[in-house]
Amino acid sequence: MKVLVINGPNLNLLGKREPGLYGHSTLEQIEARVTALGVELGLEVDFVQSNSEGTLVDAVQSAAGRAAAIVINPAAYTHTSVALRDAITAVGLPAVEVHLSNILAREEFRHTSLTAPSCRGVIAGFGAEGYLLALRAVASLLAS
Ligand code: CA2
Repeated sequence: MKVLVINGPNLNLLGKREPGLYGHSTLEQIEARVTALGVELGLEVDFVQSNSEGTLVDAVQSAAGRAAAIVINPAAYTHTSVALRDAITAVGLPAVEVHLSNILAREEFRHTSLTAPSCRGVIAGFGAEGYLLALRAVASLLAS
């Protein structure tokens, strides 16, 4: 079974800027850890990162028929994107939202996730480990 991991704007900068907030791991390093866990869990994992809202919507739509579930960090679009929320709902696949930081412990505008209601659950505040927890959550959802 395939899982699509989607990362939103600026996450391509991980490990290169603001390590105090988002950690020292690069996106490539996180993806390698997720791929390795996928092997253990019997899941094939594909990755998409984009800084563009439309490309992210296309990525969510592209999961239909080729993936069994989605892990998504919509980054700043978490707090603004009705389009991404609608795409996650429309594709109808189990989705888990992940955030590196604890968005509820940050500025008030980050406390609202427009995308979370379209997802089965949210993991936030565990840094890069959150992606591994999200993949385990997806594996559990797919097994039930
Ligand atoms: O905590 C998260 O994972 C966020 O989705 C990260 C977003 C932020 O807008 C959300 O509120 C919470 C920001 C991603 C920016 O990533 C950077 C990585 C390195 C350097 C600068 C930005």
